[in-house]
Amino acid sequence: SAAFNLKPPAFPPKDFVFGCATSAYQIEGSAWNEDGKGKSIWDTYAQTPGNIGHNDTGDVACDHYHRYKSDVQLFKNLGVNHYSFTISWTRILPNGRGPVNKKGLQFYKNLLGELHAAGITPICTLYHWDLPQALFDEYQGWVDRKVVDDFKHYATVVFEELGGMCSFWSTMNEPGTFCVRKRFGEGEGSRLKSKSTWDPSAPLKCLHNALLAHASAVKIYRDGNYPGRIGVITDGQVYYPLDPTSAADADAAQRAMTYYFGWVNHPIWNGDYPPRMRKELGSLLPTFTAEEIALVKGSSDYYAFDGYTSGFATLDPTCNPKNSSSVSTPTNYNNGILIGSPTQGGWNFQVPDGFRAALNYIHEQFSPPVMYITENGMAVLNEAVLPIDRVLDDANRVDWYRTYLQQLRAAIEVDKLPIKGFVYWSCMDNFEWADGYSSKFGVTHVNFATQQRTPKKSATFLKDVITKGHNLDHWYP
Ligand code: PNW
Repeated sequence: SAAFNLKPPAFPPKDFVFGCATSAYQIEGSAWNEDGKGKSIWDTYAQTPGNIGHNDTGDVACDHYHRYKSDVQLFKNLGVNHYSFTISWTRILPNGRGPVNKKGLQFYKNLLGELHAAGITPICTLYHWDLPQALFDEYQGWVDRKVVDDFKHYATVVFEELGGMCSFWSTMNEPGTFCVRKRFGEGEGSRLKSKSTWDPSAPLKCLHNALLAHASAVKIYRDGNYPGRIGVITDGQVYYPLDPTSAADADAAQRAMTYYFGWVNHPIWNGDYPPRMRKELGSLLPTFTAEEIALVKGSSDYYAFDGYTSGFATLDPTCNPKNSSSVSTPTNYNNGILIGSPTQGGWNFQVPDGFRAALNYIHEQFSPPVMYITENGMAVLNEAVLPIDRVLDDANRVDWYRTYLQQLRAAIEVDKLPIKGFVYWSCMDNFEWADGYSSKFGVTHVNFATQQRTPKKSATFLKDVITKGHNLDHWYP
């Protein structure tokens, strides 16, 4: 009867890319010496006592290097049709360049073979912050233009060896973040050695070289006629004026978004850096030649967005863009009102409507033909002290994903954005950079003492959405 006229599940649309993500250093373990692997800057950084809480390291992490077969079965049980992972440069080229380490390559061939057998499509990223230590020792990494040639060589080797097994590539994860943002900067070349002698142009040089390295790798891939698509994964946050009635705050919000999204993406989609950055930063901002502008422009087949949270922006009269280490207008998440529901992962407020706004901002600014969300997620702290049933009953993470997917659905159905996929962070708990193992983003719990994996309630929710479809209104496990 009419009373039981149930609506069909409305989400996701047909052929939607639905996946989960990890990164090499955060899950693989076998840190720096197994099967010929060389050391990355993250091995060095985390192995140096005092840098990470509890002196946590990625030496073992999820031991994924040894457990990839059962992990692929785990991912299959999560219901995902895609899996996004990253390749460790120092497994392939232990010293950053020079002879190829066959065993390191074989690991990724085995992993890709296992994914194909499980019917999971791989999304493969060349670089997620684990720069070869040898290149850092030689020239401080991304701040030096030499990195472009080394990255080209690395990309050439990987495409030749793995290009036939993966057809969805990204050159790097969040170049803006590994070049500048404080939380992650510890692991990045421009900061590691010389915290006391901070050079404000370092992040700008780093990103400049990262853009050239990315675009050069894309050219190699396209010239090689590999049958796939390639681009770059970038993050961003929408900023709202702290005082909604203030024109200065409105401008500060626009400025902050230009410095976050536009700095990286304007060169890729529109050519060159945003005019506002050029004007404000002057000679501090590196310049592209005409050929380099042409190389970088159009160097992504899709826009891949890592979207987590949003913030407030206000005009800070003391902020001099030329010596701001964040090259961004200061933001204030909490000036009497919160931008969204707080989560235990301090910076990561739950702002689902800001997520939709970010997707619209991206489309307005850059008009990409296809968009993907390549990371989104929520952390819980100190799970170790909670009883396991409490950890697995992660109702707030279910709410996070349900509300973000509602907004994603509105962005597709109402705003008509060309969004073709959503990849969540993360498939399983892992090494959360500066936070070590105190912060957990996984929908699968990992007991780091036993390596036992147990899906949380959020894994079941996402699996229901992916495999059965869902209206996202309410979800009862
Ligand atoms: C991601 N923000 O980056 C990284 O790619 C992952 O490696 C990491 O584990 C994950 O964050 C969780 O921290 C970010 O908008 C992207 O503030 C965006 C933001 C922060 C981190």
